[in-house]
Amino acid sequence: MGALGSERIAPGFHEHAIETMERAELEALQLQRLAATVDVVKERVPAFRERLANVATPASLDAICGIPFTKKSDLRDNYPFGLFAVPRNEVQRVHASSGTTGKPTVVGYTAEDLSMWARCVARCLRGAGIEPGWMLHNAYGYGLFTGGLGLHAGAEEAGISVVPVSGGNTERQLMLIEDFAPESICCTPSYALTLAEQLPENNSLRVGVLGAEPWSELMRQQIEEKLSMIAVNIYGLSEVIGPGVACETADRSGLVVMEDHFYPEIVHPDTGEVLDEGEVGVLVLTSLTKQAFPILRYWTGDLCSMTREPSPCGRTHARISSIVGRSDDMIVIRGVNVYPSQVEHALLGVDLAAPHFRLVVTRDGTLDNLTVEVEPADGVGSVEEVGSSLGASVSDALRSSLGIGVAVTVAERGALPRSEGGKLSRVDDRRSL
Ligand code: DLL
Repeated sequence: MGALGSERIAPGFHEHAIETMERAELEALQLQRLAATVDVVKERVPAFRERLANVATPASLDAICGIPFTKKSDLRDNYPFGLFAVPRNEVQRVHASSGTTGKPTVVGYTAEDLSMWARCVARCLRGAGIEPGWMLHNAYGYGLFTGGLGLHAGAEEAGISVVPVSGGNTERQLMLIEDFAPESICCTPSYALTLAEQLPENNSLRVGVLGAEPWSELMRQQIEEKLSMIAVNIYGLSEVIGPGVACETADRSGLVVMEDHFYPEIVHPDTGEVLDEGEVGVLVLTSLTKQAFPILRYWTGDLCSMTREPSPCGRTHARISSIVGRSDDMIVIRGVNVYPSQVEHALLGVDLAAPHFRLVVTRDGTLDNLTVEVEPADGVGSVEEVGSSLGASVSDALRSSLGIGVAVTVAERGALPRSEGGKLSRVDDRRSL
């Protein structure tokens, strides 16, 4: 029986003492770890030596604002392993996510990093109300994406039995949910809606841990009603660790940041100034305990607000709101991050294509679709003549660079918007979240 008709799902804990630590004690721990992280990066990451030359070991948490931001471009410039702080043979695993051009963003983990990550995800799952001994249907993709393996390790750490289904093959997913009767599921919220359309209301699910893409309260309501379970929001990004940087508890009152491992700030998207609690700005995260890939003041580009008020369940760590938007033009399609610059880069490799393009995002029922509109290059022939081979080449190039299938339409030469001096938005997002 689903959660909504049964007894209330209550938040549990995985590391109670740390999760409910006095604020002053937590901040003392953060400062000690921040100072150590700054020293390690200065010492072991040659690419940042010059940038951090004038940065002193922080003597207070406020001093963090003297440290320059790290941006996605830093990962690109030091691809693949240039920002790692340990020798290659100490890196136990790598993951990757979309870069802004043809190359992915690569991140690394030592054995201790993997163990810390698993404990963070275990906190998320227990906080969401999943009990040890329950079963978790894990429909996040396994592979370079951090979702599948990240949730997997967290479930094992918490004593939850995990079904490593990975993404895709909806028929089989539905069959396994009916046959195995898991109490919990993790996947993207849009995929939860897809499953909801075909699962009976009286299914076994009680808790869904959903994230990797933005979603609204309306979507939550639909998912909770259709699946008769509670749906909690899990947030994370590979640059910082993967899923489990922050997560709602079963109370669904903001996403609790694992503050003993990640120091959160909200800054103004234009000036970079630290904003007050409650104000919406860019989430900036600093890792406090990571070894292989410590990261200082990472500019996530995700917009949200933050409070340091303790949670109703007794957790003392800061909470962020749901992500309300992006400070750049990244879009997330079915859990995959897509930058217009990646599309531009892929088009450069297609001789028949002009450099003009537009991304149109639509929601067909519950599934997000991306259509890339392109034009033929000058002098290669008309749309009638080259349209179909142009479309096929672009489609192949995009599949290999983005990792997802996208529709391609070929427009007449001159039909797509051109910049008139200002910033040209190449994204037409028609989804109503
Ligand atoms: O999406 C990690 C993850 C896996 C999170 C599974 C949750 C569940 P990346 O592929 O590096 O990592 O993408 C990170 O996805 O900067 C956000 O823009 C977006 N994102 C992740 N979670 C949420 C969420 C994983 N709950 C990027 N709400 C982030 C809104 C999210 N956006």
